[in-house]
Amino acid sequence: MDEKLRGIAARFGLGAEVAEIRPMGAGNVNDTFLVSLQDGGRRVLQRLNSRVFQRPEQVMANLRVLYDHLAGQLGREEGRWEVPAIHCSPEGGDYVLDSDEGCWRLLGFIEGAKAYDTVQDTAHAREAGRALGRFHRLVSSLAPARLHDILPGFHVTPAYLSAYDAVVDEGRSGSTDSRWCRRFIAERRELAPALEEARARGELQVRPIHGDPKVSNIMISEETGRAVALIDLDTVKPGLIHYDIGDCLRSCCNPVGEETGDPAAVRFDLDFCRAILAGYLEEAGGFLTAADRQHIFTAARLIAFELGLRFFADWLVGDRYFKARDRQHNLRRAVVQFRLTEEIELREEAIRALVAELS
Ligand code: GN1
Ligand code: MG
Repeated sequence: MDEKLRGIAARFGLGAEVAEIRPMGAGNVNDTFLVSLQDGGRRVLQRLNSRVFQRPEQVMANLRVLYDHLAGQLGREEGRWEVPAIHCSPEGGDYVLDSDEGCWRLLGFIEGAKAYDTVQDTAHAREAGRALGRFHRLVSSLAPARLHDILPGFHVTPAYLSAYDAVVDEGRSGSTDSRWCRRFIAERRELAPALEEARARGELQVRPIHGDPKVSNIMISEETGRAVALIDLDTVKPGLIHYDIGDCLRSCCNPVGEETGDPAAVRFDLDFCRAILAGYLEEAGGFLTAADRQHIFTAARLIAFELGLRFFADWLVGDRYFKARDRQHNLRRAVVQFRLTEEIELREEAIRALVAELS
């Protein structure tokens, strides 16, 4: 593998010899490697998962549009804020294909910063909210039509429900956990279209979104503790910013993280929620409408439910989408997200009050 990786890396303009290549991060979809160069430079080498991203050239075209749009604005931004650079091949391509048609790209490494799997404290939560708000503010001047819809149906909850309904149960639903998941979904079916219906009524507008602003995609400066970048830009596409706000809340407000083996310990932390919303509104409050604010609670509840549904449906079909460590991994992940959905539901009044208070 090392030789193959070195061969792929050599097809980009590296400018120095490769010292080491090693696996990086814990993405559920793509394969990511850290390339260390002899001159001390570092790069991120990634292979897009072609089963998930069937049009990798469109993902890369989006990344280019986004990079050029953001890079043009960075000079006007206060404080440190970065967008991972796209390192081209000597022929000027943003990506290269391997012998199996796998799509690889080489991105800049954000130095002096790190991402966490769980939120550490309220200051971190505030930075997570600020990062997403800043991202939304910066892309708000980018016409959504300039971005390809690289994953049609991504975050469209009714589509995940239909996909789940179409799964032929091959006898995997016998366990207590899976029966609980089935019942959980059955009791919340009417929740699925909430955001899409608001969009159809014209209450919510399609804008460019990040698509995956979970805590582990928010880079925090080791020096200042401030957020300095939002990484993992593959899912940037036209959509509802509520998918992002909901995803940021579901990921950041669960102090034990989405990979916990102890679903009973899952909670939705209201102090983190307050800090995230305050940070978010500080950056993006200027362009949120009253209707946008009204749907924030629904977004948090729905995206937690949706991710549980996605994990559960994938577990039922034998882990075709999300990488899984063992045969029960996606079931455990589903239980965690459904537990989180319950915790969010229990705090509906408090979350709605927070949004009102901060508006
Ligand atoms: C996947 O691959 P990764 O870890 O960046 C998924 C997200 C989920 C997330 C949950 C393209 O993201 O939608 O919220 O797992 N990405 C895709 O951790 O489906
Ligand atoms: Mg991602």
